[in-house]
Amino acid sequence: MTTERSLILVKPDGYRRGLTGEVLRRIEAKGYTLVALDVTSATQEQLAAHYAEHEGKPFYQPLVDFMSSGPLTAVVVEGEDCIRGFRSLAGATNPTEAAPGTIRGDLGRDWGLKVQQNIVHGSDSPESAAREIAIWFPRLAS
Ligand code: DAT
Ligand code: MG
Repeated sequence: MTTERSLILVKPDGYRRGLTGEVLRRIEAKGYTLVALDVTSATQEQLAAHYAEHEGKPFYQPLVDFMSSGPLTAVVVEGEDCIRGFRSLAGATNPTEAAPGTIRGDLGRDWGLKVQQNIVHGSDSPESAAREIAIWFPRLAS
């Protein structure tokens, strides 16, 4: 077990639907700590850096456009194994396939061409978390 930090985004669909508080409630109920939180509009530079691994894929531009479509909330969460733990709370990428009980399974609606509208992002490894925290919260970069 390791105490670690993860970068979570409540995406613009979550913001628009008023689900930010529900996502934060689930994070806190799980026992994770909120380290930093910012309601913001993503810049193109932030999104290009954040989604660099997906550049060139067919869903890249729709994803970036969607992430630019309104405010989102960036959150740094801390806790034991919270990187894997939050991915588990979030559920599968496609909300239709995400299990009941997960954020995407319980609250996600769209899929197919709109699979990017799956409410949350969570870092997928310690390396990704460090990279993503530096993008959204430079003051916390390690
Ligand atoms: P995750 O967010 O579960 O880590 P990912 O990193 O593979 O998933 O992809 C980033 C986002 O891109 C994901 O949240 C939704 C979107 N996406 C992924 N695969 C997609 C696809 N086949 N079609 C449309 N959007 C997709
Ligand atoms: Mg990912």
